[in-house]
Amino acid sequence: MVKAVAVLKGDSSVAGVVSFTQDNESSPVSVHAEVNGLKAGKHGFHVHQYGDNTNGCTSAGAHYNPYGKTHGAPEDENRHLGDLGNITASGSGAAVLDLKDSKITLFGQHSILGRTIVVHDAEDDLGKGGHELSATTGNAGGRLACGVIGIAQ
Ligand SMILES: [Cu+2]
Ligand SMILES: [Zn+2]
Repeated sequence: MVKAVAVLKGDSSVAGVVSFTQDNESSPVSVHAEVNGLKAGKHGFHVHQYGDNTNGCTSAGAHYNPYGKTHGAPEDENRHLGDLGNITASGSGAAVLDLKDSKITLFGQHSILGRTIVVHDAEDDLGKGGHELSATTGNAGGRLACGVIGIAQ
């Protein structure tokens, strides 16, 4: 089993922890996220290409997309590898997410280890919003908090 963790921080008061576990190369990745300090509602949640936070979450680059696809929903065949949809915050600003994803992996050449997970200001329209940014970012707005995905104990 491989376990990974990312500690989310940013310029805002948004903070959180995201953990990832995967039993073996062919099993799905279980993602568990707990984020606080959000405004109520949906917030885009993606793995971005680089594990580089030298200029904050901006330097994490675009959505991780090694297969050259367009932006989509987690359940879409045509999606960026990093497209994990939205995390939904309650009125208290807390969000808890549990999902299993069969596209991301903690093994091999396209592992998400060493890349960055980002929580956005706005809702990811999952590629269907009709905005010029829908096909690249889901028009999810600014980057509230992010963290590099590292190997966990
Ligand atoms: Cu993103
Ligand atoms: Zn995307």
